Amino acid sequence: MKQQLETIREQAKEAIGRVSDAKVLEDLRVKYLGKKGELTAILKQMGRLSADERPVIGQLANEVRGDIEQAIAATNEKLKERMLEEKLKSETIDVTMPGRRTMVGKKHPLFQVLDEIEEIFLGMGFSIAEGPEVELDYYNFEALNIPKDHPARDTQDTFYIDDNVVLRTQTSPMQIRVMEKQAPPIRIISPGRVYRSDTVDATHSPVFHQIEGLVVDKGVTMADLKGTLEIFAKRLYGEDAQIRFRPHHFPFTEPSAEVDIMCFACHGEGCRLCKGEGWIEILGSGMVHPKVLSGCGIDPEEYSGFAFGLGLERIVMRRYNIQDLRLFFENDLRFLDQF
Ligand code: 2U9
Repeated sequence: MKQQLETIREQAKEAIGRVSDAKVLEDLRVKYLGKKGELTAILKQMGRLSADERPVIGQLANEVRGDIEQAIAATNEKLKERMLEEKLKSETIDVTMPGRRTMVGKKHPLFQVLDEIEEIFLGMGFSIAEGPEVELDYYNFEALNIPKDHPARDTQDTFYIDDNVVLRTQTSPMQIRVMEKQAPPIRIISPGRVYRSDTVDATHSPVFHQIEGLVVDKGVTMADLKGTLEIFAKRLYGEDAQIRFRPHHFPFTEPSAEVDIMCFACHGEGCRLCKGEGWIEILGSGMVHPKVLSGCGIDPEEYSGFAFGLGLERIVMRRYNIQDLRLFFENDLRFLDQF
């Protein structure tokens, strides 16, 4: 029996020393120390020993049990350490790795410039009035002195829902609505999306953006119009910007004038950017037509006003020398990321 115990101790320690898996270690513990284990089997034979042998074998058996338990405990610790090392290794974060760039969106270039233009007019005491894009024919045309048969309906051809409902061709309708509801003084700009039945190409789109302005008060003159637009131009293009007024005609203003800014590339000499003109058109303007005022219940004998309108895409294309209007609508991040 002494030899058996020694053999079990050697075999157990050798097997335990080779273990690399906690499950196998537990199986070995059961094999040697369990109720039906090899050590227990030998101890059951203790009854056959003499009174002298029993204490000796019993002590040896306890030593063997202790050695095996110690070997199991030591291997268990080793396995735990190895598991911890592997866990730490798998979870190791290399803090020197560059962080993942979170894609942060930003405003579309059209609306970056729109914010700038709105700030300029807000700084001059204007309010912002926004309104519906689906408009009544009355507010988009008739109230602007463009009756049903007026030729301006051709140049401002749009999309018709029915004979009396259209997609607005300019943001003026909102200004009519304000004039109907609010007594002067009125100082508003009306930005927004407008529609024309144009075919898409590098300089035309059926959908584009406009900002229109309107001032109505007592004693408003063309001088107020010129002064306001000169300040606007200098704040948008820089203090040395120069503008000029060219006589023009719009049904809703009289007198009317188109406004050019001196080409910021050639300072009036003429170049590719301004197509040799030396000047670049930026907006249209004029004194509000008396018929438009009276149509809104404002007495043109008591009040006068001026108005202006600019195309936002045209302004932004000039500023960044963008050659194709379609870039604004194609959502190509290679284009949008540049602003
Ligand atoms: C009211 C009365 C008059 C707004 C005006 C223009 C001149 C003009 C164009 C610029 C480029 C439209 O986007 S564009 O194609 N607009 O030239 N707009 S005066 O006149 C008004 C507005 C409202 C009640």
